[in-house]
Amino acid sequence: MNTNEKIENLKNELEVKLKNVTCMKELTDLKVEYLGKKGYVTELSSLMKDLSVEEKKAFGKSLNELRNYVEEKISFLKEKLEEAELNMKLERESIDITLPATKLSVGITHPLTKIINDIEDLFISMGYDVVEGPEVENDLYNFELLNVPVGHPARDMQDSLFINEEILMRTQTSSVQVRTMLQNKEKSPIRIICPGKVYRKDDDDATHSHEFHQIEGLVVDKDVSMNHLKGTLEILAKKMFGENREIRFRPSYFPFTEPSVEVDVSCFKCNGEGCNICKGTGWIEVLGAGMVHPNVLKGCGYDPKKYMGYAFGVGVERIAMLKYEIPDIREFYTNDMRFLEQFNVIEGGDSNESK
Ligand code: 2NM
Repeated sequence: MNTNEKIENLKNELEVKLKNVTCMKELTDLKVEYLGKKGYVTELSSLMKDLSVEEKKAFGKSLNELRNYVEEKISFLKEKLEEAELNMKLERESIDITLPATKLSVGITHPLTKIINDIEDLFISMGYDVVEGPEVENDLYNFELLNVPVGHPARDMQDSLFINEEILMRTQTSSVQVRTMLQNKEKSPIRIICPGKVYRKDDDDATHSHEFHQIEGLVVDKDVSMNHLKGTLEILAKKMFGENREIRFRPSYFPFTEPSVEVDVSCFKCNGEGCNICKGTGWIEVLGAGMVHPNVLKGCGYDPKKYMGYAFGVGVERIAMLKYEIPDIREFYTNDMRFLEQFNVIEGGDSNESK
């Protein structure tokens, strides 16, 4: 076989082998088989040394042509294979846009959070600050400075969750108000509400929870009276239970206020006629309040001869239970979606639809 025939042979064989290539790996192997260091084309060039100068010229040209031919054929097939692979990949990854979409559930505001947010917004609009503080509290802030005397039932180990002799889970958010008064070194007027979780040593049942939410309000200034307290609480009652509500004060007792009052709101269901909610009285007890006791002011660094204050406290669960007629406080914490979804209200909307 002369060199030209050998070249023709290699070309024909390549044609056949290319037809049998099914993947990139096989093509790469084929390229090495022809153009690699020990490949057919390289092998062929070793014949060069035995040729005359004239023959060398011609043979060299043919070899170059062969090399180009092989490279061209292989890169052509390479392109074809890549295209086929891409098409297969596109086929594999195609998306069926007619399939039904996965339903995403959107979170909703918890009813207690909703009430807290609404009350915060109301008091912020009247110039109050919202202040928070620790839930694990010192006896000093939770009882001592609130004029809760030793021997008072609230201080009993049986009602409060004590961690040790001195530290307990706060039983009211008024501890935050004590902290705020103490921290105010200028002894300037204060206008705050303190929302948050409070704790009692209670067995849980339909109307009791060892952990619940409170919002307490405090105003300390040079000339504030029971009238300001009543006006403020009337605005609060209307916000919570509707514009047509009235409130009334009944005398009561708290260690930290003097005088102290229980606050009733006219029944939002029967408008004062008497029904199951107000137990026929036309009034519902919703708040505790009073004028801050001079001992509390003094203990927190305010001169009770110059300063006066009013304060109030409201239980958030109680408000929600009344408003939505929820019979069991545990509903708020067990997170049954069927319960929670009933309060699917849009945040920022007015929760105050009741007449
Ligand atoms: C209530 C009822 C009455 C109250 C008192 C104080 C403070 F810190 F000024 F002494 N804060 N909150 C208070 C008064 C709370 O909750 C039923």
